[in-house]
Amino acid sequence: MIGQGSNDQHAQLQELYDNMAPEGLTPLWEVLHALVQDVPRSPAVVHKWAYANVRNYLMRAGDIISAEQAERRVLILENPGMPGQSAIVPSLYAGMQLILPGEIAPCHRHAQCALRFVMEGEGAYTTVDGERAVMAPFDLVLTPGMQWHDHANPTDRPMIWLDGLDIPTVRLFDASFAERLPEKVHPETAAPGDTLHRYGGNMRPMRGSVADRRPAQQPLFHYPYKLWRENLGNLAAGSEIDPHLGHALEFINPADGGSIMPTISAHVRLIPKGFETSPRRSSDGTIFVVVEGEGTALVDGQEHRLAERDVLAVPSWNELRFKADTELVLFGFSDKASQEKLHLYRELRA
Ligand code: GTQ
Repeated sequence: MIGQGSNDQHAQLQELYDNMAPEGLTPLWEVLHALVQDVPRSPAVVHKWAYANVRNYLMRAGDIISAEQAERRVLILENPGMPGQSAIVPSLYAGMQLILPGEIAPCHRHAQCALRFVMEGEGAYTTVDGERAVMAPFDLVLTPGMQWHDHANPTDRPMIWLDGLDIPTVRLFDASFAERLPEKVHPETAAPGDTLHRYGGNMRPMRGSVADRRPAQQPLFHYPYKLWRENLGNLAAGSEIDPHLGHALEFINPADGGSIMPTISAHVRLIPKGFETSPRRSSDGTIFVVVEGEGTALVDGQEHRLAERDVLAVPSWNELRFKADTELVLFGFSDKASQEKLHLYRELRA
C-alpha cells in the first residue's frame, strides 16, 4: 500500500486501476510488501488433530460410503487458515484414509508423490507397481510419482493411515497427470518384501542385471517401523543428543542418498523423558505424528498437548520446542526436499 498522497492522487490512481484491470494489469506498489516478505508469514496456522476425534468421523464415513465407491475414502486434514484448499501447509496435503475389512481401493497412478504412515491395523497392504507392502503400525510406505498403487485390507480389522502428498506443489506447477488401470487391482509382479530385500539393505542388484527390476530413481517404497525404531533407539542409546531436534534420523532414498521423494522429506525423532528441545525455526512447514509417548509442543509460545497418534501441523518459521513428559517418538514430513532443490531452505536455531 502506498502511504501519503493527496486525495487527487488517490482518485487518479483508482481510475488508473479500474481502467487497466480488464486488461490484466495491476499495480505492484499496492502489494509489494505482501509479496516479498522479510520472513515467512504462513497463511497456514498451527493446528492439532486429536486422533480419536478424526477416527470417529472416519468410521462414520465408513458406514456411509465404501472405499471402492469413494476411490479413496479419506478425510482431508485441511489447515483452518487455508479453507477450501485441501492443504495442511501451503505445499502439502494430508488426509486420514480408512480401508475396512475386505475392501479395496482401486489401482491408479498420478504425478503426485504420496506417503502413507500407518496409524492402526496390521496386515493390509498397498500394492506398488504390483508388489505388496504389507503394513504394520507406524510403517512408512511410499508411492512415488507415476507408480501404480492400489490398497486392500484382507484382515478383520479396520486399517487407518495418514496420507501425505505433494498435491498443492503439483497444482502450483500445473503438472497433474493421472490415470486408472482398467483392472481394479494391479497384477502381482513380485513377492511381498522383494524390493526391501533387493534395495533396502544398503545394497542393490547389479545394474543391468535381470534382478534390477525397480525404477532406478525410486526403487524403495517400504520403511518398516521395526527397522527405523531399532535404529532410532540405538542412536539414542549411543550418541549425544541434539539440543534442537532430540535424536533424529532422516529417511533416505537409497538411489541417491537424498530425500525419500523429490518433493517430500521425512524423519523420526526420539526425545527422552524430561527433555526440552531448544527453540528452532525452519522454512519447511512440518506435519508431525506422535508415535509414542506424551508431551507438549510449544509453538511460538503456545502449548499444544500431544498424545499418541495425534497429528500436528507446524507451518513455516514458527518457533518450535518439544517437551517430553515421557519418552516421545515423533514422525515428521515436510517440503524440505523441494525447498533444498530450489535453494530456499533455511533454519534458525536459538
Ligand atoms: O491413496 O492414492 O489421500 O490418490 C489422496 C489422493 C490418497 C491414494 C489421498 C490419492 C490417494
